[in-house]
Order: sequence, then C-alpha cells, then structure tokens
Amino acid sequence: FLTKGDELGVVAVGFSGGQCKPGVDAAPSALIANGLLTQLRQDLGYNLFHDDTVHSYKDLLPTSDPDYRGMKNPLAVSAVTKKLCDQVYEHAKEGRCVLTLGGDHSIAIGTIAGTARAIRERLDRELAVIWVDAHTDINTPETSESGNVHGMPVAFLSGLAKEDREDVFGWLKKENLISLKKLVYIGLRDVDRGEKLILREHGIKAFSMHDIDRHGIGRVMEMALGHIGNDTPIHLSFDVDALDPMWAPSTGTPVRGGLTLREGDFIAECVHETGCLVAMDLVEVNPTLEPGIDDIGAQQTVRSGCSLVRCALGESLL
Ligand code: NNH
Ligand code: MN
Ligand code: MN
Ligand code: MN
Repeated sequence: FLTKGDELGVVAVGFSGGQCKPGVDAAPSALIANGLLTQLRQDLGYNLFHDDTVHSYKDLLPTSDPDYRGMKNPLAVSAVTKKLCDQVYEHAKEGRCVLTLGGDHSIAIGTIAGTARAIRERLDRELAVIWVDAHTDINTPETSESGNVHGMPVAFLSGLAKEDREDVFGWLKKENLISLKKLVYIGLRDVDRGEKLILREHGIKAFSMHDIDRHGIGRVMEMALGHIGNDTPIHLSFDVDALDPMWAPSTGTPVRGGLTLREGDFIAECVHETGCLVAMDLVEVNPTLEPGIDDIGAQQTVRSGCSLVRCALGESLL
C-alpha cells in the first residue's frame, strides 16, 4: 500500500462556483447526514482526520469576479482550489489517503494539484488519474462553450491550459501537474467537439460507454489499470454523473445511457484492489435538483455517492 492503511483525510467542500446551478454545495452535508463518515469509521475501521466542517471558503470569495478569458467566476474558483490544494497536500504528505467530498468538479483542480505534489515529494512518483465521468472536463478557456470551469479542470492540471496570473490558476506550478499519459477516462458519453480533438491529438486513453458495452466493465478495468501500470499511485476523480440518471438523477448535467450503480461500484472496487489509491473525489451530487417527487431522486443520488466512496475504500473486500 502507498498510504497508511487505516488513516483517511477528509475534506468537505461546499463549493458550486465552477458551474451555474446552486445546490451542489449542499452535497457534503447530505452525504455526511446519510451516514458516510460513520460508516467509514465503524464499518471500514478508518481513523478519520477531519475538522468537522464543510468548507465554504467564504473569506476567500471576491466581491467582484468578472469573466476572464471566457471563464465564469475565475477568481473564486482559483482562490478556493488553491486553498483546497494546500488542505489535500497536508493530508497526503503525511501518507494519508485523502477523500474530498464536492462540490462541483472544478474542485479537482485543487485536489489533484495537492496530491500530485505530495506524491512527487513523498514517493518521487508521478500520479495517475482515473477520471470517471460522462464528460472529459478537458476544455481550455478557449474551447469551452459554457465558460464553466468545472468543464476545464483536466486542461489546467495537465498544462494544456496555462495562465500567468497568480489569481487565475497561475499558482499551479510544475509539481502540481499531471501527465496526460497517466490519465484514463471511464464512462464518457457527452464530449464536446473541441475536447474530442484534444483527446485525439494527445492520444489520451479513454473508455466511453460504447467501449463498456462492447467489452464489459471487467475487461475495461483490466485495460484501464493496465495502461496505468502496476504500483502507480492513483487519484480517482468520480463525477456522479458518470452513473445513469436512474441511479444519480440529482446532478447538474445528467446524461442518459450511463453506468449502472453496480458498474460504478465495480470501478471503485477495482481501484481499491490495486492498493494504489491515494486520493478520491466525489463530485457533482446536487441534492437540490430534484426531478422526482418528494426527495426520492436526491436520496437515491446521495446513497449512490456513499456507495461509490465505500467501495473505493474497501467495503466489498471479504
Ligand atoms: N463539456 C461541458 C462544459 O464544458 C459540460 C461539462 N459538464 C460536466 N462535466 N458536468 O463533468 O461545460
Ligand atoms: Mn476540512
Ligand atoms: Mn466532471
Ligand atoms: Mn460530468
């Protein structure tokens, strides 16, 4: 194992500025209220390092935040992710596996930047990233049609998108970045045209829903982990919209034809089995987007999210 097996750092991030729909900031409280942290402690035996707060980073948010290079809320997302990077780094440098509960997917700029740096310093290794999502989130500010930064984290983390201004992601340094060769996507089905060009141009390893239908999730996981290679530290960034809306309806951009909950859990279990998981993000649960009656959809989504986390952290081991 690449981390202290029983220690888990937890960062709860109530932030929604990477996209336009309010409510995704309520996810950490909802996941915790559903019993997630208790389960990790009592059923899985983790010693949690958690400050018992959902961070909203209010003190970091600017009063005025005009679009920049087409990005919405650039100062807010940059300031929050920079702080989050430090929080995750502090856990990871102690050898703890780090669980971050989002928030929208822009927060992965902070979590992966923090893990990448800690893993370089502690193990002298490069981080691999498994990005499970309906989307590739690899738009640059220039290719993005929405301007939402949650569609851009991979571009900033890989150096495809660069910015000198410190207060607009210029704080990302070499030690925070990842290699596109060690990135694998799983679950894709809604990829923008500009993003497809980027995938092709850089030969990025990607398994779409089509690939999963063709080979089955078992074979896809063999190929995905084979691409990364043995004994490579893995950051699992799980966007709940990778799941079919049947299992995760309460999310900002649901796309039909997604993973079953069992397939999502299986992905998480396979990553756990490697013994190389060093960090996980669970993002884009939005309990306030309720397409069903009462709270059924939100509850279903929260329960699915909790299940994915427990599987990644070893629940299914006999
Ligand atoms: N690709 C679109 C964009 O750049 C949608 C991204 N939405 C997501 N990503 N939920 O996971 O805005
Ligand atoms: Mn915290
Ligand atoms: Mn995403
Ligand atoms: Mn997505």
